[in-house]
Amino acid sequence: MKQNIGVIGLSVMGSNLALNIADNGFEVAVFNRTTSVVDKMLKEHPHKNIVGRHSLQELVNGLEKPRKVVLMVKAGAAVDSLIEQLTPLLDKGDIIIDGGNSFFKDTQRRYELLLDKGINYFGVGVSGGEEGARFGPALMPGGDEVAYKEIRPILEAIAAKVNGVACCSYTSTGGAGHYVKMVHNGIEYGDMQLISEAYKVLKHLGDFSNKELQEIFEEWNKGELESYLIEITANIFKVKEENGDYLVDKILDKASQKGTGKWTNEQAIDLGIDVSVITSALNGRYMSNLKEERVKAEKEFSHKGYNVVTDKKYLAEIVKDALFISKIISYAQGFKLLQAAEKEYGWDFNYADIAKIFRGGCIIQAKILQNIIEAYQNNSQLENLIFDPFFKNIIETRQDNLREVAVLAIQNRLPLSAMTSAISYLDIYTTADSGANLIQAQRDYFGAHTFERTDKEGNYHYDWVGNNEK
Ligand code: NBP
Repeated sequence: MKQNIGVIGLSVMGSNLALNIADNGFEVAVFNRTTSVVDKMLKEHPHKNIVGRHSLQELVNGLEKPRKVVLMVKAGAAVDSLIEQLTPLLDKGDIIIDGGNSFFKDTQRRYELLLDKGINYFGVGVSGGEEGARFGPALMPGGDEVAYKEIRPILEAIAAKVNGVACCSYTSTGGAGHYVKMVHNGIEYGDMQLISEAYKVLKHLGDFSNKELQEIFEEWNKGELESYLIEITANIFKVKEENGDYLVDKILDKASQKGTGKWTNEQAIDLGIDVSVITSALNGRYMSNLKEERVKAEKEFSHKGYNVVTDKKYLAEIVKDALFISKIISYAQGFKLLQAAEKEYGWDFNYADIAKIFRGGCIIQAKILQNIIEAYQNNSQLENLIFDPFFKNIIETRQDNLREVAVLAIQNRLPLSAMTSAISYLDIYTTADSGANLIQAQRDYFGAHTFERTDKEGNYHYDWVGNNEK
């Protein structure tokens, strides 16, 4: 009997994904470079739908046509090496799927390389970690749209479901799937930073205890902020050590990163898109790692301590709005980056479908995604999410609360970089007069770069130096 699909790479993600595929009734062949890992996996997780293979040739020989092979290996050289080994074993029309966290430009390159050989290459963003891989990840496939029908049934079967709908939609060609995954991770950085800023304001300016914080986040998770990250945040505030101390207070305030947030920011710079909330989140992680310098600087710059507000209930209310509006702006920035990428790389995105993918199985799953889906269903050409009537109304009616939180934080020297970036973005985006007329004048003054005028068409130069010397 032939297998429906092969999975190569049986570390955390590959082994769990293979088990998920097998649970859904598909026959799976598995292989790992270190072949003892194959035997170990099958010993620990015997499954009637999984067969182990000890060579790539053996794996390929057992697959039904068109053959489908998933790579779940370390991103980078391992993927290229496997492609090189697999290509001579495959026929035209066969499919290689990279489910790792590959950089989208690598995926684009591999897609084009294999296109010439008649092999279909898919870069599939997989989100949800170990648990997601095992029981339902969010999947972001990119590759040839016609060939997608060959892998669609398997991907949709294994993906997370929300109201019966699979968190998996075809994105576009080449590296599109990995691009969407990269932006997903950038948005995830933004969400996490914003939540930690809300926590800092409540803790220091509201003097909320961990128990109160747990109750607040639990309450927030019942409304418009409902999301996986708010839910786990509430749970974090429950955990105590044996001596009764809260674990969260014992954790060092240094956060690391694996690089996808950095890629998102690099892309935003390359394409000229302001993703300031995500940038602040990345910088927040970099700055968090300067622990020793921060401790020294706090002493040197005589931090006077925080002024606790008296109306705690009111503070919690405005922080909730500050968090929600900042989150809207962060998602608006992420989707603007996707729009720019669509244009730059010749993709064809369906933004409502992309928001649907994020609804389940991944870290950024949140109630707000339903509003984003509706926004793009109502207007697929939306220039910016904040123009959607639902989001516009929230921003119009509640932005003063974000401003109040920002002012309080600044007055108290409490860092609030992502939230203040959100309000600055809103202010820049919603002003017709940017002040860049002066920059144009300066550029023309020192470099004769010319300027455009408000009262007539064309490019102009003024002899600033000559006329000033007169
Ligand atoms: P790792 O990223 O730790 O990679 C380990 C696997 O890669 C092993 O199977 C290893 O085989 C194989 N491998 C390496 Br390393 N070099 C190889 C080569 N030259 N040829 C063939 N195989 C090679 O595994 P993971 O944590 O399961 O993640 C797999 C992919 O999924 C990665 O791209 C990761 O970024 C992505 N991802 C991970 C998560 C997560 O939560 N962990 C979430 C989403 C996506 P060996 O056993 O012989 O060394």
